[in-house]
Amino acid sequence: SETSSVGEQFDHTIVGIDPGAGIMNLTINEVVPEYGLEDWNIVEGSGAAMTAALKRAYDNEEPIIVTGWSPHWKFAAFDLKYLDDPKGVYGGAEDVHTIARQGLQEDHPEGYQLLDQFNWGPEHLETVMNLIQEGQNPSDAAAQWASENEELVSTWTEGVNEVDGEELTLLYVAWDDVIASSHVVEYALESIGFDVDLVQVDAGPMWAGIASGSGDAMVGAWLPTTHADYYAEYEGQFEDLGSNLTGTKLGLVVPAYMDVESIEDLVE
Ligand code: PBE
Repeated sequence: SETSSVGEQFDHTIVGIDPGAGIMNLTINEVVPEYGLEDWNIVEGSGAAMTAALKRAYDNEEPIIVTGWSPHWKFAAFDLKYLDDPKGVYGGAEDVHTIARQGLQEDHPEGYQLLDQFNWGPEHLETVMNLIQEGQNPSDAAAQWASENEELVSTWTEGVNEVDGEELTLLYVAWDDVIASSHVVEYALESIGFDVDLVQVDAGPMWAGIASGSGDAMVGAWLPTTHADYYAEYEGQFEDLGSNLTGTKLGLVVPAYMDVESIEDLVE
């Protein structure tokens, strides 16, 4: 109602995702203390549970705040806005990096080279995410996108020799953007003869798995802010192949119909 505070309208609840995601660590460890949101609940769940809650609220024009990020299909599906972050806790635009285990170049030089050459833009990633969101399974969406973007894909395989069934393990977390990018890279690696095992894990085990060498590579490292803690924890135990995409964003996201503009408004 009009008399309830901003916090009451939202039931002092922010719908989060999986514990261990960088955006959850940032929200709980930095956003809450910096903005004085100690009486708010940051609900743990998953990317899929977050988008389901968002859809449910949106369809009923009810209040909701989620931990959100771009690129992501939710901005095409719903009219949403980021809350201003005047303290800059969520950082600025970031890059997504490809991270390989130590020794990958020696063991699988062709796979290493392709992973190193993998690079695309947010609009490409969004197209794949939208195909998956519309109901295609991720492998089919990746194959369809690749067939429609042969020129770009050929820049990743350029100069890379074919192999005969070498096995590679890619680790990924079930975040919609990383599901899409990991399946596209799997498709490209398989197109030159790799046998790719895509293994879904949580964020901590993804970094730990590359550091220990149980996984060969991952393409969903958000840097320098979102995965800063993991990067520092395992530095020296992985090889950073640099950015595969630039221009991401993180923050608290609400439907455009909500009359709130800044994280600072939440304490009212
Ligand atoms: N995300 C998507 C991840 C990185 C990619 C923003 C949900 C995270 O918070 O760690």
